[in-house]
Amino acid sequence: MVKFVKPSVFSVILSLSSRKPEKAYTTFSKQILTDNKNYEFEDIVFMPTNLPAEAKKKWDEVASARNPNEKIQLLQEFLGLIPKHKGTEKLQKQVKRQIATLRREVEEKKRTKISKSGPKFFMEKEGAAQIIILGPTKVGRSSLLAAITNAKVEISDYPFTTREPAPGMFPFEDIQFQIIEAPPLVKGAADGEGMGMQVLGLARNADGLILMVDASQNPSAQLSMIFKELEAARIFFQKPRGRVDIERKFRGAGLRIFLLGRLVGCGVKDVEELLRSYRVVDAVVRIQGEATLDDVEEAIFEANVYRPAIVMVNKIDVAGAEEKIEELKRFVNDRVKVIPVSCKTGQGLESLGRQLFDALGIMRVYTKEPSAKKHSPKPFILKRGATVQDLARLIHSDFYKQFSYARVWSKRLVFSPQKVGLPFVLDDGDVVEIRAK
Ligand SMILES: Nc1nc2c(ncn2[C@@H]2O[C@H](COP(=O)(O)OP(=O)(O)OP(=O)(O)O)[C@@H](O)[C@H]2O)c(=O)[nH]1
Ligand SMILES: [Mg+2]
Repeated sequence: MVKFVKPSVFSVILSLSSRKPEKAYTTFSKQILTDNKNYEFEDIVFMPTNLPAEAKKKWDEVASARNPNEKIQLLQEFLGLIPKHKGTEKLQKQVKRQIATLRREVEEKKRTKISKSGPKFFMEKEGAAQIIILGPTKVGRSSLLAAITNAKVEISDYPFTTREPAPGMFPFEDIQFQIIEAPPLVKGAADGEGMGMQVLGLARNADGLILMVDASQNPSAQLSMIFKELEAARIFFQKPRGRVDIERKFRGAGLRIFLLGRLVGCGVKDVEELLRSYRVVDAVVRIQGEATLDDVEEAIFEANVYRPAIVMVNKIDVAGAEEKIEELKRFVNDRVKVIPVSCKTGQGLESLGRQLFDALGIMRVYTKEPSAKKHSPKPFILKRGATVQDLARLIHSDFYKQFSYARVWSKRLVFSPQKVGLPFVLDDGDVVEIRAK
């Protein structure tokens, strides 16, 4: 039961619409809710993992550790402070994995210091989005990269040809995607098999994934392996119900929570309490969709990431491919889009740009100077659903503070341009002219 302790305009609106409290929240969506202290939830406080204060304090030290060796040491101490029960199993696993990843990183660094030429696994982002081609060996990852970009890569009938990430640029309409072929993904990658940690690290840092399988082999079994490794590495390709983003700020910045969606089973106060108990006191927190306190805690540990993905089944030119594609589609069961292609004949590749664009959930917005006749040729890339304020912030972090109004040209408006304010939701292809005070 949710009870409101101090009635106020805010809580009255909430209780009036008690069946659908998210409505009331959306009305206030752009407000800083922690600054609005006149509402409280009384009795729903649950702690997902119930960590003792000592452990939470230790996590703060982990979060501020800069050097990997120090971080490993602190993570081990943190692990020792986690009570061992069912509720903390996931967390324990994740911490162990983080320790293993860091250890490998340290070893890798030592090794490359000696040889001076180890593979480079961190890829600088370029273009509208960074997409990783992830899949087992010989499915045709290099063939895809060669077919859609101008990258020079080795294609061969021998397995494990690609040993380090290979990038290329893939043009789509007036933008370009950066496509990176990862080395092959093997079973057990999430536990460090092969170059598993590094390969999954690439996926974790990317904006989207192409999960590639091969119709000349067993594509369903291959995809099942990819799914398992991604899940073990806590990389999810299905949109989460809710999303919590924590952007840590400089000391003294304070804690600001933007509730853009709805909290399930807890209130803003509980979120604030949980954050403070982990000493997350200087941060901007954005909560979207439906989120639980569990989701907030996972965001503190930076455990789960969501990476939009498409499945590409290659080599549809081989005999017997059709049945395998049907079986694969049954296995996927609409969880993610399946695109049958042949990198050899080019069949199916023509729609790839559009499919990626849609899966990524992005849009292009063009800006125009007040005095100019034409808009800028290069668009800004924003998440679908973004507003004029998001655009202003992207142009310059403080720009929106001088904002007076904007004029928008859009296909979906009956009359263009239309004068709009910061909350105006933009669409792909919109042209925006921002007027400053
Ligand atoms: N029939 C057919 N063969 C293909 C197709 N695409 C790739 N191949 C062949 O599949 C083999 C492997 O292709 P690669 O592109 O090297 O595969 P990869 O996934 O990059 O492999 P590794 O980097 O070694 O893990 C090569 O012999 C390619 O010629 C296709 O669409 N149809
Ligand atoms: Mg390859």
